[in-house]
Amino acid sequence: MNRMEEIRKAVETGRRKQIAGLIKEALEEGCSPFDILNYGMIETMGLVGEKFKTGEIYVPEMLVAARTMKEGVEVIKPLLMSGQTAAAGKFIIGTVEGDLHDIGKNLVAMMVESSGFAVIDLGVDVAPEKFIAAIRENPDCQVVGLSALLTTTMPSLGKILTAVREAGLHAQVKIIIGGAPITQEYADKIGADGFAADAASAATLVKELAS
Ligand code: B12
Repeated sequence: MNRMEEIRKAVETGRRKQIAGLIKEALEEGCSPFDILNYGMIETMGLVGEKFKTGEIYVPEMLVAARTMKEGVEVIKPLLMSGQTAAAGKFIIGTVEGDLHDIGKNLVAMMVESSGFAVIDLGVDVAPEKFIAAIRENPDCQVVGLSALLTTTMPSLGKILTAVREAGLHAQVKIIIGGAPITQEYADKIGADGFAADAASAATLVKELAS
């Protein structure tokens, strides 16, 4: 098995203690950190999701896979971040109420930060009022990102947009949305200002909307 396949296997089976070493070896052997992230880890999490859906694995297995990926991301994080420090603007991000998924949100936060933005991460399970308070406290924030991974938490996206409009804050900030079940069509339907399918596109979108 080559190193990349070993990384995939380690994520899939939640071999947390092995992941850092495997990634370091893959890097030494010349693998790109972006391939390790996209093919080695993100794609594998999709596979893990499929196995959960078909009942082949359960929540604990999904959790150890997620923890393994998180540790893997820590290893390549310095290589993915460009180290740009110029203040391009401010970005607030959070996972919506009822939703605890944060790997994708964290990657978006990392890529946006890497493109020069100050990032305020509100964490997971964030109520609409908390987003409103954060926008009020940060009048220099141009873009807010909402992450939702569950079909049951998708309606929270629309609720937050409504709350932002009703608070008279939509003229001040653009709201973008993302997460595995989200589409451009859904973003249009609820009147979000943007959608991106992955962290790199999210960073480009934030830059566009902030300028
Ligand atoms: C890992 C995982 C978990 C972990 C989460 C750990 C963590 N700290 O995040 C744990 C075990 C806790 C978990 C729990 C649950 N999960 Co879960 N989980 C997953 C899994 C396997 C991977 C998610 C992931 O991290 N992917 C990798 C990242 C990098 O991808 P991503 O999140 O999509 O993010 C990318 C883009 O979407 C985008 N993006 C993300 N956010 C944002 C935000 C903005 C603004 C933008 C622009 C872009 C953007 O950029 C990111 C980077 O490229 C998915 C399967 C899947 N295919 O998504 C299921 C999945 C999401 N889970 C699912 C379910 C059902 C659950 C549970 C309800 C299970 C249960 N019975 O308890 C609970 C719900 C808990 C809760 N209240 O949130 C279902 C959802 C089904 C549905 N229709 O809603 C899925 C799809 C699995 C499946 N196929 O059935 N889960």
